[in-house]
Amino acid sequence: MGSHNFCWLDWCFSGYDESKVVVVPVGFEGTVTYGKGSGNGAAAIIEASGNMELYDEECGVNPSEKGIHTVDAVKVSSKGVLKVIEEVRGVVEKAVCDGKFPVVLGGEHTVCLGGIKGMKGEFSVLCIDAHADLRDKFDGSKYNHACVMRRAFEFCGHVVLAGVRSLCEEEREFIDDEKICVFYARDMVDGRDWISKVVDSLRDDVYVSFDVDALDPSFMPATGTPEPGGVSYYDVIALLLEVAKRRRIVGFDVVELAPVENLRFCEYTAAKIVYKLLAYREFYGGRHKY
Ligand SMILES: [Mn+2]
Repeated sequence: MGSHNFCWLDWCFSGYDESKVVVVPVGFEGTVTYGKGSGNGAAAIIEASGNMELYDEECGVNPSEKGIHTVDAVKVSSKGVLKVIEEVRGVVEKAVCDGKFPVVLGGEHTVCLGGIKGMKGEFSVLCIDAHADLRDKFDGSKYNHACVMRRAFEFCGHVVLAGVRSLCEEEREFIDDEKICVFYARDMVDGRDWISKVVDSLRDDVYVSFDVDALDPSFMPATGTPEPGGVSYYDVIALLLEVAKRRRIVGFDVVELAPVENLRFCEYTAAKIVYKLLAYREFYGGRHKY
């Protein structure tokens, strides 16, 4: 991890006390089963974030002026996945108690469970992902990245999936048995009628987990399991905008970015999506702004 914070802000816009947003970098990849490299994702997103315009041209706001604090990267060397989740949970829970908006940067998808477990009260998890991640166990572990939404469902009782185009029979049965709302990528690639339906299905408070492999590999080749047939950048931000307008977004994570040398647009895209969410939350969030 370099010495930069998210957006490379001066100290006056990035101190913990003054900041409305807390970014939690987690360079963890322990259970990855295919392409590797997500352990470098958080650092790459932070490096890329310093190159964005901080004025959002669409909303006419500059979210960085509300303060964005980046905590020291959660140390992950030689720690098991449960310890990492627990550590992330602690940081996120404190941020929420202090009235701040937490953004977790992975790392593999399992780190999102730290963010989710740091939430309070009743909420939905909206998982934007190519994969259902609803297996009970994978590779002998209940905390494999292929099981994260199963664990999230056990924790909060309401998970909505969007962008899915890969799952197994066990997951299909679980979706049917538990009546989980799943929006398949094949129904999302023509037009955006699906967006209002996704938002309709959510509770008032929403934690958004964004696995970058939801994007089509042509937009996002830098990920461990690039599934063909994904959504576009504009699909993702249009969905985030509608969620920000009609619900209260209580937490956010971006996971599974596995940087590829000289493909800087991938980490830049991930950084931009984080910042778009902050702009939408600020501009459309009404009384839920911060
Ligand atoms: Mn995935």
